[in-house]
Amino acid sequence: MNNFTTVFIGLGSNLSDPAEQINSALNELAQLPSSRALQCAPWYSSKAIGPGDQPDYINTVVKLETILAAEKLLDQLQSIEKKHGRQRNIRWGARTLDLDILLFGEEVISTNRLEIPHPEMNWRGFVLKPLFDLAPTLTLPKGHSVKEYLAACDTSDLRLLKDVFIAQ
Ligand code: ROI
Repeated sequence: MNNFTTVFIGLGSNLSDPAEQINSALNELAQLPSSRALQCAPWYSSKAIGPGDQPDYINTVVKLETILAAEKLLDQLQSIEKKHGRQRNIRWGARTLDLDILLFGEEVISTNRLEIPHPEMNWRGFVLKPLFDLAPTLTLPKGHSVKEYLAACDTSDLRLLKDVFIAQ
């Protein structure tokens, strides 16, 4: 028995040198307290889902183990986003860094601050593809396998950018 929960976190950036945003966020995630064993999926560029003429995104997914509670993890992620100058005023607008908890073990969570599994992950290719790369046999709580969701999803806009991340 151990107290660690396996967590998947989606990363996205389309402003202020997205590759640098993602790279430094990965280093910060690798330093999270009470957490270990970070693994990063390949990086993809993706066309923006959202209003207006936004630049392409870089997206990837991280897997890690943590003994933090879900809301404590969210606090940590929001403080990393803040360091990256994230402004939360435009819904679905361009962003320097977005960190979303996709899955928190097998838990289903619905609070003011958190909805897990992430409510939009099942139809977003930029989430499902890197998630599948990291965890090809994963099944969502009360749901289908990541493989099934991915098969039903358009991923034609995704371009593989980078295959390995090594925490510094
Ligand atoms: N579109 C893409 N391609 N990638 C994202 O990470 C992303 N994040 C968002 C919205 C604005 C919905 N669109 C996105 O939050």
